Amino acid sequence: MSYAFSRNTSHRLRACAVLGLAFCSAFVMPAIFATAAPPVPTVEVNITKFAFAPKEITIAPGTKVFWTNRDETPHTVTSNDKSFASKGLDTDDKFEHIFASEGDFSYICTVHPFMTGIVHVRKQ
Ligand SMILES: [Cu+2]
Repeated sequence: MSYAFSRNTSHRLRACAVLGLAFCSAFVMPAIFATAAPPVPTVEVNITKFAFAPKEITIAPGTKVFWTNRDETPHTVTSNDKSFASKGLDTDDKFEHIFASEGDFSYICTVHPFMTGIVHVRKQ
């Protein structure tokens, strides 16, 4: 009885060790390599006093833009070609989008359509 139990336990331990190794190679190792990758270039646009600031930016493909609502009023970041759209952003909420390919991307706040901005994506 006790022999069977300990056999069973050592089997379970071995299974644990194998699972642990599998976990390491599946999740921990890629995480270590991922942190070594170069960071994504990032540009910040503030939403303040019912305007995007800066209203116009030029970035390289692969750049991440993040918008932060600094107003007390909710705003959105909604592209005219529907390639990106935020939810309603409350104060200090952020929205981010990575621009993968070249082009000119105009956007508005759908709550206040007079608020406009544009992102030019160009190889530099
Ligand atoms: Cu707005």
